[in-house]
Formats: sequence, structure tokens, C-alpha cells
Amino acid sequence: MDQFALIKQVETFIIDLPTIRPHHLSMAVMHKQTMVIVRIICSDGIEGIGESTTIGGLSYGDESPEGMKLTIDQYIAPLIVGQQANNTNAVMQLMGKYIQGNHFVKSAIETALLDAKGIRYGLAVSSLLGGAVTPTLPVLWTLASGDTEKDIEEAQQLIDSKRHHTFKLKIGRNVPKKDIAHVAAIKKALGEDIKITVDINQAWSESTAKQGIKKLQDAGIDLIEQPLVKTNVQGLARLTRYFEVPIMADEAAGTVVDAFKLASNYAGSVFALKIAKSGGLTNIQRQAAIAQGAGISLYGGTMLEGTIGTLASAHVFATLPNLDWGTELFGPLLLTDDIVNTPITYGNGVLELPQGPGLGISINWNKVETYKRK
Ligand code: MUC
Ligand code: MG
Repeated sequence: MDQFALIKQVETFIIDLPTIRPHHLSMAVMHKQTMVIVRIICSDGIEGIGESTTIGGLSYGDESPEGMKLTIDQYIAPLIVGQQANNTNAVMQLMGKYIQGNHFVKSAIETALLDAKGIRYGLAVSSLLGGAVTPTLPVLWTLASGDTEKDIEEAQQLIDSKRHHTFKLKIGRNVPKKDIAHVAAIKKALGEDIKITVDINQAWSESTAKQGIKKLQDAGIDLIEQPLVKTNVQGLARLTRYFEVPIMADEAAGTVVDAFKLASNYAGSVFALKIAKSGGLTNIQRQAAIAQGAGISLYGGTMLEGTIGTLASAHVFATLPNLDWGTELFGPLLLTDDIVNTPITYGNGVLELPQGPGLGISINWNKVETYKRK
């Protein structure tokens, strides 16, 4: 064990994995997921893995998979090689000074360093972050096949198999009337006991939202996610005050600074946190502290990452005391295959946090070869 191990090498590759069915969001229809995987090799031979993943190319965030790979290869690797591998704070500070923005890639670098450090000391990433307060995390499933009947059938199967009992619906692609009818039909078919949340992904104007959310609230929907464009903080604050149904900020709650801005305006009574948006795992804990101080609830969000990014998220989410709305860490279940040897255990509406050191996974390099973009 070398306390003073240095970062020796940073490798990146792009993985394309097909989805089990098309996934319809307001800004994109996904048929595959593209992940940028970062492998950091340290001078003591220990390696760590991280993931930078977005949704729908450049339609969700402002970093594309191809751009993320280039940013790491061209700018981040030369900057961090030779730095102390255990000192994630110093590496994050160095990147903060010389690399503006680029939160998705910074998150992957911090993940890989924490994975390596955990392996070095025989500790789970959650332990490095202060310790998990729960061994499992609630996980909902997103119904987004693009067809109401298919969504109902999918939900029934998942309820019957006891994998999930809470669902999120993605709307905003169609006119509000059609979208609201779709939500109401699913809620009616699944019944009172099944919790349903609705993500509009910024697709509505404030006036449309005021009418639309009223109908969703009347239909019995439990939570409304990001109805307005992310820059409309005051609009989000007005909706939060106006409605009984909780309003959650997702795209608007990107960084630590965003969390402070939203909290000080009481824009959103729930924050969806994502390691990619916030630029890493420690930033999630900083956002969570702001939310805790402001009495805002938390939800563990996903950028639909594969197993690596999903577990990085799970390790930090498991350390949070105010994760009142559970998580949506189902990303690997949307994919037809995986590049890790042991998949995450899902069942009874939860995922199990692996107990092993680091992220608690090992990579299947044959699978990497199969799915790696050539
Ligand atoms: C989002 O905006 O929340 C999370 C789940 C899902 O289906 O899409 C993502 C993105
Ligand atoms: Mg969302």
C-alpha cells in the first residue's frame, strides 16, 4: 500500500450499449446509451474506474460523449498525471482552476480516484465519504416506451415481479392535453397504491405548467419534476408556492451554486441530485447540506449511467440523511448488457450497495472490447 501513490496514466474509451426498448424523453428518443469510461492507473499498480455519461448526445447537457473523451485525453490527463492519487480534494481543486465547467468529466475523474483509493485501503467509496447510513436504496422505474398501453403492461410486469412499485413518467414531447391523458390513464390503471412521478424535462411555459400541473395534481400524481426551462428560477419558485404537489428541480439543480440559488429562492421543495451535473460525489454532499439547511428534500437522480456511474451515485446517495424521495438508479436495467462482472442486485423496489472495496465492481475487459467504439 503506497500512501503517496501518484496518478500514472489516464485512459478513456467510449462504450455504446443498446437499450432494451426505445426510451422517449422530451428532448430525445434513446435506442442506445453511450458511456465514456475513465480508467486511472496509479504508480502502485492500483486502478480506479469512473464514468461520464449524458443523455441523447448534446440534447440534455452541454457535454457530448465524444467531447468528454477529448477533454479528458487532451486537457485533464496531462494536468493530473503526477498528482497524489489519494488527494482527491487537491485534484478536484486543480481541475477547478484550469478546466472551466465540464462537470460530467470531473465527476468521472473523482469517481475513478475514489474507486482506486477504496481499493488501496480496503474501504467502500461510501466509507470514504463518511459511511453509508443504509445498505439499500429505493429505486423507481421510468416508463417511457412512447405508448400508453405498453407502459401499463411494463409497469404491471414490474409490479408482479416485485422489482419496482414506484414509476416515473416522461412527458413534454406531445401537446399537454395528450401527455396529461397519457399520465392519467397510467395512474388509473395502476391504482392508488402505486406512486407516480412526472418529469416534464423543461418542456412547458409557466402558464402551460400552471394549467397542466393542476390536472396532474388532480389525477393523483405524487411529484412534478422540472416543468420549466432550468433558467426560470422565479417561475419554479412561484409553482412551488402555488401547488400542494411537490415540485422537484432537476436540470435547474445542477451545481452547488445552483442548489444555493434555488434554496435561497425556495424554488423547488425537492432537488434531484446527479453526480454528473454537480461535477462529482463530494459536490453531492455539499448540495445535500444546502438542501438540509433549507428544509428541501432530496432525490437520487440518474443520467442513465451504466453500472459504474450508477454505483458511484449509489455510494454517495447512501451517505445522505435526507433522501426522502428515494432514487431512480435503474440505468443498468435499461441496457441489454453490461461491462462489469457482477451486476447490481435489484429487487423489492431497492438496490443493494456492494460491500467490496472501492465501487465494489470488476470490469469485464472482453465485454469492453465488444462494445468499445472503434
Ligand atoms: C431526467 O431528466 O431525469 C432520468 C430517468 C430517466 O428516464 O431519464 C433521466 C433524465
Ligand atoms: Mg429529470
